[in-house]
Amino acid sequence: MTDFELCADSLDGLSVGDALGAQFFVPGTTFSTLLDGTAPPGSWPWTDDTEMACTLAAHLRPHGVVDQDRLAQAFAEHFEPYRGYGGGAVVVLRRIRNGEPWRDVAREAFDGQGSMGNGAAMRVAPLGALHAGDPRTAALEAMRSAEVTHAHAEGILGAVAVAVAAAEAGWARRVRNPPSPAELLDAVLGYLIDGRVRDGVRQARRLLGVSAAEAAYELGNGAQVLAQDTVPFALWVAATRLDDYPGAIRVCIEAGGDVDTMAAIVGGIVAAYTGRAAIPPEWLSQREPLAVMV
Ligand code: R7I
Ligand code: MG
Ligand code: MG
Repeated sequence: MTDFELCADSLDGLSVGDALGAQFFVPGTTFSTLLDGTAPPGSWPWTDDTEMACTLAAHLRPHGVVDQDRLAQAFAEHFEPYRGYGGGAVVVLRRIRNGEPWRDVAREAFDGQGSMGNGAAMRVAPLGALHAGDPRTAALEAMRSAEVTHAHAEGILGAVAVAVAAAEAGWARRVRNPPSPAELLDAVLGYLIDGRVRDGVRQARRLLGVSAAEAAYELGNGAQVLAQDTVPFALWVAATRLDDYPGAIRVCIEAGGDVDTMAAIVGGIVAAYTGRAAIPPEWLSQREPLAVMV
């Protein structure tokens, strides 16, 4: 199994999570249909989460490492506004497309704070899987991939946390030795500086014994679309269900909130461990085909 196979499996897990999760914003659809074992019918379009993850994975295929100028350009070039991007992200990507330097544009978002949205975390699991067994490189590369759109430290740390988890998951698959939930979260905490994302992941570690509903209540379900209220619960789900792709996605859907993004992050990490074979085939075939092949 090559690094790119891990990356591609993670991208499948991410995009199926995103596309299925997004179905639960469709009026009239309830998650009880999924709980009954029947997923929503028809084709499931993916959203900005998958669009950016595809662009990032396609960028990494020839380059191997992040080239920030080219990556910013590629995000802007492949930007389809109807995919459900965050308000700040729309402005950032339009300005980059108009030729403004990404560093200035990303810094100027949200009155000069930079974005702490969950958008850098939502796209990064395949990058982490590419660096399976090398979490330090995964963390550094995640930071570089985040900076081109998210200048706020929390937005960047959300991406670092997800990438390290995916690097650990990919390694666990390779050596056939899954980490315990506590080991996975401890590995992530080793790469996070102090802040709200770190506090949330520490709390997720303390909540490993509770029900998913309680964990979502305590950690947040992404309803604010911020890294800090998305990444801690996503890591809690991935850590506790690393060998159960459909079960992990179901938990994300039941929790509500930013379902597409929660399921994209969780799906990207879990599929780095399970491989695409663990994704129900009908879910893969109902997901809109990917824009790129990795
Ligand atoms: O982070 P981003 O790409 O959003 C990703 C989310 C995912 O759920 C996608 O599925 C899509 O729905 O959007 O986009 P941003 O616009 O940078 O951040 C998302 C939101 O977080 C913003 O629209 C703001 O509401 C909020 N936000 C902030 N609010 C106050 N101060 C982000 N940063 C800040 C901030 O610094
Ligand atoms: Mg989305
Ligand atoms: Mg979302």
